[in-house]
Order: sequence, then structure tokens, then C-alpha cells
Amino acid sequence: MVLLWFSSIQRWLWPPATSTFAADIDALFLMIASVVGLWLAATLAVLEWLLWKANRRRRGGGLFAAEAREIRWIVVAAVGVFVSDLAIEVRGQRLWEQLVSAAPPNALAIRVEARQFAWTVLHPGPDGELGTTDDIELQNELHVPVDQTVEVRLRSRDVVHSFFLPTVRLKQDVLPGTEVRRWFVPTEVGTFPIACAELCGFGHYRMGGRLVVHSASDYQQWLFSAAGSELSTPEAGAQ
Ligand SMILES: [Cu+2]
Repeated sequence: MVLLWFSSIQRWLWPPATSTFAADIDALFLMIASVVGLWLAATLAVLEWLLWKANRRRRGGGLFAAEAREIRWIVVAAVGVFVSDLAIEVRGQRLWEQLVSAAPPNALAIRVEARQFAWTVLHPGPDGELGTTDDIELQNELHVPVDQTVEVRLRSRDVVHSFFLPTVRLKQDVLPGTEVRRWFVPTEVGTFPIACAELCGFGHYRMGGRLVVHSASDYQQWLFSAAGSELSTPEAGAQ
């Protein structure tokens, strides 16, 4: 019942989920919120009940003595919290391992470089290789085909930023001096926000962009028009 109520709230309040692992992250979030929420309610209820009891007895004098009965309650609660924690840990660990694992070999590699206060996105051109002359560089725009594994290679030119795709449920710190790789599979065609989720300076608030997810054929069209007509030879353009 509580879960049902929660999931309808979630659909209403949260951004749409547009990647293969977004639903798993939402489920984990819901699990943590439920477990913590239940413990909070239980703790407050016990506290209220003890206050009410102590007030009725009108016994002053500070803390109760730790009798065996009370110690038993403390141990039961501690074991309960530990088991809940363990359940979150087990579930979270599996998801985490999947999220930070290396991208599958067929992934489309895209370089995203952060700076104060914009994202420079380098897409591979029609040759599919990053770092060649037909690469497509855009400011604050990331173009990807739907249902294709995308690997973002994140770099920073100055300070720590955080690459945030809310609908993909991907948020990764971007650090100067190193490259961090993360991957995702977009599952919905459309335009979705990109944000910086790390306070990175005075213009942090305007460090946004858009993630454009194309259908496979639209992506090919975009690729060739963006790369310029001189590069789209008939041979390369053949599907
Ligand atoms: Cu930033």
C-alpha cells in the first residue's frame, strides 16, 4: 500500500526515466526512502510512547537504568537496523558494479569536457572514431542514437564539475587532470536536460545543456548534416 502510494508520487514528482538502468536506480531510491522512513516512524513512535509512560508515572530523575529488558529492546533494534542496512548494501552493490563497469566494446564513445561554465561535447563523425578530423564539436549539446550504448568520457579544464543527466539517472563528478568514463543506454527519443550538479563557480547556475536522443535513422541524418556535406561521401552515407 505504502509502496503503491510512493510509486504514484514518484511518477508525478520525478523526471521521466529514459535509460536502461533508471528504473533500478528509482527502485533502490524508493527502497532506501521506505526503510529509513519506517525506522524513523518506529523510533518516533517508541519515543512518544516512552515519554507518555514516564509522564504518567511522574517519575523524575533522568535516564532509566539499563535493565535486561531494556537492553533486549536495544539489541533487537540494532539488529533490525543492521539487517535493513545489509539489504540496501546488497541491492545497491549489484547496481553500483553495473554502473561503474567498463562499457561494452560496441559503445559509442563521446568526449565531454567541462569548463567554467559550459560543456564542450566532441562526437565521433561519420567514421565512428573519436579523435579524427570529421569529429563534431558542439557546445552544451549531446547527440546520441536511441537504444545504443553510449560511453561518455568526462574531463575538466578547470575545477570540479558534475555531469548530470537527470532522466538517465546518471550523475558523475568531472575532475581536472583525469578522465572518468561512464556509460548508459538511452531508451527514449526526445530532448532532455544536462546540468552541472557541483557548485563550480559564479556561473554554475547557467551550466546547462541538452541531451538529444535521436532514432537510429535520424541520428545518421544528423551525423552527416553536422559533419558537413564535404565529408559525407556516398560510400560512407550508404546504410
Ligand atoms: Cu560546473
